[in-house]
Parts: sequence; C-alpha cells; structure tokens
Amino acid sequence: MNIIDELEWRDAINQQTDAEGLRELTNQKALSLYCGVDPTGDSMHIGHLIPFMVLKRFQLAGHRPVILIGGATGTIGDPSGRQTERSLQTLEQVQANVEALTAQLKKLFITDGDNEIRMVNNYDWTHKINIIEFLRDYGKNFSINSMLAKDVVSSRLDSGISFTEFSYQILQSLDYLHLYQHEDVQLQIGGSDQWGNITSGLDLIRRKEGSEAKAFGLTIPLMLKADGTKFGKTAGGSIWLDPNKTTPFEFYQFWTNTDDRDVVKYLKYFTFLSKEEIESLAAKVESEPHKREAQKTLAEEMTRFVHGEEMLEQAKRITAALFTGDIKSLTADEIEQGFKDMPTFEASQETKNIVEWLVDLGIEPSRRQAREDITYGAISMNGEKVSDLELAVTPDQAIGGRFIIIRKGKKNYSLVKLSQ
Ligand code: 545
Repeated sequence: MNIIDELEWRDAINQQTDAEGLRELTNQKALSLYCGVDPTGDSMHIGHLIPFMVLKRFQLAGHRPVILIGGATGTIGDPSGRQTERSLQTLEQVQANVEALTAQLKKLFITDGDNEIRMVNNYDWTHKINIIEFLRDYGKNFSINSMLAKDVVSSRLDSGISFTEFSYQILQSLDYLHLYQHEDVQLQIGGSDQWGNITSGLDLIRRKEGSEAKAFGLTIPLMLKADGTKFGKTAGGSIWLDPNKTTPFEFYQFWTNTDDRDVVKYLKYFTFLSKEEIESLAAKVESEPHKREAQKTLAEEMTRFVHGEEMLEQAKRITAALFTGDIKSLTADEIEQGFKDMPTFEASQETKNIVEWLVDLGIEPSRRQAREDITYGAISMNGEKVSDLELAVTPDQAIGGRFIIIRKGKKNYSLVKLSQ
C-alpha cells in the first residue's frame, strides 16, 4: 500500500497541500521528509509523539525521515495554538531541554540497524544569520499581510502578540528552505496546529527556488476522544514519555483504560499493526468487548515501543499482581511503580506487634478495629493473610528491605515505606 493511502486508512491526515502530487512523488522515489520539535520542555507527551509515529511509518515504507530539534526556535517559542504570550526560557534551560529531547527521540527512533533517521538542530544554521541578511535575504519574501492573516496571528490581534512571536513563522520557514536546499527534504509534517508554519515555509521555497519547486506539506489531526474530553490527559496530568514523569506501569494502564469507542481509532493511529490485525481486533471489540483484547494489545504495543520489552513485562507483572493480590512476586522497583498513587506511610525499622504497628501508622483507627479486622481475615501483608494477633513486624519482612504492602478488605492498599 502506498504510504499516503495507508495514512488515509489510518485517518492520520488532516490537510495536505497537494494530495495527488505527493502520492505520485512517494510512488516515484525515497522521499526525504521532516518534522520538528521545540525544546520548550524536557520531555514529550503522547500528543507530541503523533507526527513522529507518522515519520516512522514513512521510514518503514522506505522513505527518509529527518527529525529537527528547534535549538533556535525553542528560544523564541511557537505562538501556534496559544492565546497568550510565552515567557522566554533561559538559554541554559533551552540547551538542557535540547539534550533531554535529543536523547528521548534517539532512543525511540534510532534503533540498532536502522540508523537512517537524521537528526538536525536548527540552531546550527539560524545562529549564523545576521540582522541585515535576515531582513534583506529573507524578510523581503514575507508579506506582512499574509503573515497577519495566519490564524495564529489573527487570533492574537486583540489580546496582543510581540514582534518576537510574530516572527516565529519566518524562522520555521527558513528551516524548511534550508532542509530543502541541503538535505533534499521535500515534505514537512506536523500536527494540525502547524499548518500555518508549514505553508509559510512552502511559500518561501517557491519564492526562492521558483514556483515549480516540488515541496509539500501534510498535517495530522489532533486526537479527539469519544467522550469529548482532551486526549492524553488523566486526572494526574499528561502522559509523558519520560519514565520518571509517567512510569511504564502508568503508561501501560493509560492505554488499557481506553474506551471501546476509541480503541480501534487508537490502534490505527498509534500502532504499527497491520490492517488485518487491526480489523480482527475491531471484530473482537464487537463480539467480546469484556475481554478487552484490543485495549491489551494497544497497551502492549505502545509500552513496548516507548519503554521496551523489559518494562512492558514489568508493567504486566504489576498489573497481574494487583489483580490477584500476589504482591510477594514483585520487586521493590515494581512496587514503587504500582503503588505510587496509593496511600503511603512511613515506618521505622523497629520490630513491633502487628496491632500496635497498624494503629501507630494510622492504617487502623484503633486497636479494637485492628484486632477485629485481623480476626476476620480482612488484613493481608505482602499478599499473605495475617491471622496471628501476636505477629511481630520486622524489617526483614519488607520487600527489598524497603516496602510492606498492607491490604485491608478487598481493594484497600496501603504502601508502608521503612525509613532507611
Ligand atoms: C520548529 C522548527 C521547525 C519545525 C517545527 C518546529 C516546532 C513546531 C512546534 N511543534 C510542537 C512542539 O511542541 C513542544 C514539545 C515539547 C517537548 O511548536 N513549531 O514542539 C508540536 N510538535 C509535534 C506536533 C504538534 C506540535 O512537536 O507537530 O502538532 C503536537 O502534536 O504542537 O522547522
């Protein structure tokens, strides 16, 4: 299947500058294409990932992706999709973010054996341009009238926009021209918020290289959820790719919780599964939705892609242990992930009687209640029922010397950390 046909089937195209022209070109040659990201933060979330997955699809179809890190544009900040002026980041902050994002993207897209993805930083060519050159060689090709007409700018005319943010589209246009001239790039892709910047770059290429220049733009729709809430956010915030911000277990859980009405859409949009595989999962959403096989497959594919096989196995082990209550099988690291959001208590290393211990920590309100719960078999410790009112709690019972998990009733988990 041609890559454009495939993207259409996956509902991954919002707008294109020349659909027929691009389809033809992708059939003729291995095309170079790019997508950029600005270092405005130190990690991407799953919303930012979308166009990079499309880049990867182009690569799998034999094309040649370039990832651009906006070391220059990141010092300015894209006004697209924002209603208020940004505050500038320090140059040190931008540099730290460049490093973090470069590492994140390399890990995802430059895997052993397919070193084909090129990475560039627009600081390398942008910082050399001086103000006179900027105004004479480039500024002359931009009409203020059409810059003002872009959504990004026109929507800010009431609330205000600085000259700095207003000029952002010129910088992104210079990138496309540079990559067209030096890296043979003929297509820029991005989320639908990038349409104005992408078409502005195409205008510049045509003015500099002639109206016949073969260059294209394609945007990808922003993901919407069936229930109307914003995609990629939970009560706890965004779903980050950085495992220190969103643990692989939380990441896995996020996809597992996908609504039946959204899951096929996500499988098409996010995974590299084939049309046949997705169609067979879609049939199962209809015939046996309670098994949630489509959700499980989605969660597995995404967790493996972002965090690797080992972290996926860990996420699955934590999920299974929480389901069956077999906590003992988990490592300290897995407990830390799986119980991150549960009530947490801190205990000393001192050996204590179980009843005292539960009351002192505040897990039980009174000794009487503690004794009653133990007698009725409602308390378990690291997955094993406690029946002995005289049990001594000692540090060597802690998993990895650090954690004791108490379960009260069926689902009430508490995490007790031993002070180290
Ligand atoms: C800069 C120079 C170029 C080409 C592109 C750029 C970046 C672009 C932009 N993109 C967004 C972005 O978000 C910050 C991420 C923080 C880690 O601002 N002007 O950098 C997002 N992008 C991915 C998608 C997007 C877009 O990285 O395109 O639409 C989100 O889905 O908002 O020469």
